[in-house]
Amino acid sequence: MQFHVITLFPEMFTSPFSGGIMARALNNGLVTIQTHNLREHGLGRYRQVDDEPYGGGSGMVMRPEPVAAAIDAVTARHPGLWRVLLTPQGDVLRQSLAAELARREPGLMLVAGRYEGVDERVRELVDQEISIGDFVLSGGELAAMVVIEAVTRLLPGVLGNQASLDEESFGSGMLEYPQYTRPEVFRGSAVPPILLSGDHEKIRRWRREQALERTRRRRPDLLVKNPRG
Ligand code: 9D3
Repeated sequence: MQFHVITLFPEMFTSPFSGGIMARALNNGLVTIQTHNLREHGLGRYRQVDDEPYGGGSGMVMRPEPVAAAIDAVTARHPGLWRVLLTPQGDVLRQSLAAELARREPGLMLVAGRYEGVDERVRELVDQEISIGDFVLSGGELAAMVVIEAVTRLLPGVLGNQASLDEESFGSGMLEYPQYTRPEVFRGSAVPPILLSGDHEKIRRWRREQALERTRRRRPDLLVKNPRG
């Protein structure tokens, strides 16, 4: 799968993908990430990409022409990409949306905005707007990286099979059960004896109960959406 990112800060997109699962997916050719510098499509001597809001107000707004020119340039060289604008007003990213995006071949074009927002007419140039949650970022870059990582994990060959099935189960809406490894006692806190019992049926039921109770306490919204308990 190809990821093409339109951004004013292409240098941000290196280190987050230089280790772990992302680095392996890149090295194995399962994904490619190309950045496209929006500044190259800026207007005039100063390569301007922003301007003051019509009607007044604070902050600057991204002008539509540079964004449109960048989108057109990427589309000309890479037809068929699903075009996504990262904005606080978009569809909120969830595992189910990541799974849909992972099926968009040949890949995604991710447009990261800066300033107080983009000119409203930019929305007409994309297929979908996505937000990563209800908090304020300084631009779309980190959101684009979150999308890239969440989607890459779901591509065939990136994770082992079991891990992929586990992600499916998160998609269906419960928090994880508590996990333990050695030592048996850590600073006075012991591993629940049932996990040392060897009774796998009992362990399975205990884990399910723990996951359900934890979800009820911490994320009841997940159970309302998907009442499996
Ligand atoms: C001054 C009004 N701001 C709303 C609180 C507008 C605003 C515009 C642009 C706030 C943040 C941004 C930059 N954020 C993004 O581009 C962004 C984002 C985010 O801030 N949160 C979650 N997901 C995303 S996706 C893109």
